Amino acid sequence: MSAQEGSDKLAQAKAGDFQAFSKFLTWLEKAPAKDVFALKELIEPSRTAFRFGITGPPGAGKSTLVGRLISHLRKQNLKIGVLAVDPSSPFSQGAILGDRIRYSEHFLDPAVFIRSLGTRGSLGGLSSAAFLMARAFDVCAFDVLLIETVGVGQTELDVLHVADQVCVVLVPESGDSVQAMKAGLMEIADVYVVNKADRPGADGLVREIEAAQHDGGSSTSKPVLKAVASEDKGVEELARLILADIKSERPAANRRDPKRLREEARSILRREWENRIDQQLSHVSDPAAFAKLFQTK
Ligand SMILES: Nc1nc2c(ncn2[C@@H]2O[C@H](COP(=O)(O)OP(=O)(O)OP(=O)(O)O)[C@@H](O)[C@H]2O)c(=O)[nH]1
Ligand SMILES: [Mg+2]
Repeated sequence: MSAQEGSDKLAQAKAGDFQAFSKFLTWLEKAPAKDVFALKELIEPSRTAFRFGITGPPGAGKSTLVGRLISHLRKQNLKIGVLAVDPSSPFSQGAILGDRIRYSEHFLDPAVFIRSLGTRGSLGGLSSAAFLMARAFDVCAFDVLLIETVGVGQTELDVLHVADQVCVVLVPESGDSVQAMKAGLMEIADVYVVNKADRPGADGLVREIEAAQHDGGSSTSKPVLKAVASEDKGVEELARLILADIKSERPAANRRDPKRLREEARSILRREWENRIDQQLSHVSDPAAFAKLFQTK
């Protein structure tokens, strides 16, 4: 798809055409950054979608929670986007099928747009695609963007750099979870959910998280909620936290934050350079061509 077609798709998407929006997101995944940012509104959107990141160990109930959250947020008549980063699937097609089942009750809702993003192998490719897509949700007048990503591996966590608020989901079974969390999840959490609280050990884990926050020397402690996502228990409280922040200045300030802009630029530039490297490598057909790569002019 050309730059002009990308721009046309965005115009249609802004008018509420989800099919065009989906094609625009696909274009963003591959388009050169110069074409993407020729679309000025992507650089300084006039409105923002509140980006709520949800992470945690595999199988913690993140998607179940997202499904329930959508229902609660929809009661406020909000337009909701979901970016599900699915590392288990090398093909986004597979990811889409999986999430179609998980979020099935929302697939026909004209105010809910769900997109899965498979891990594409290339370094930084995932986060740069997610960052660009997140901007598109701003421009197309979504109120909330829920970003689900599994809390393992730096690539998956990098995606959360652009979130306005991050929720870390843990479960009682993972007794070592607080230990693991210290390795990175704790720094990014704004709120914790102890899910599967229908199982033993939930209260213990809540205390552990609270103690760990204390040990970490943080003066303000982050909320720790208990939930049973599969039974829609505790999810409303989480929705309330989102609703309290959604109208704040935070998202708009975050979009202008130099640290975040640099982080985003780093990932987009990395993708651009990788593409250039791949292009150069395609010319390496023999040792002479190989040597030529390293000759300075
Ligand atoms: N007992 C119990 N099971 C739950 C709860 N929430 C979710 N589950 C179940 O846990 C399993 C995993 O749920 P998902 O929502 O797919 O978990 P996830 O974190 O999105 O998993 P990945 O995306 O694969 O990392 C499913 O079988 C859910 O039905 C809960 O609160 N209690
Ligand atoms: Mg999931």
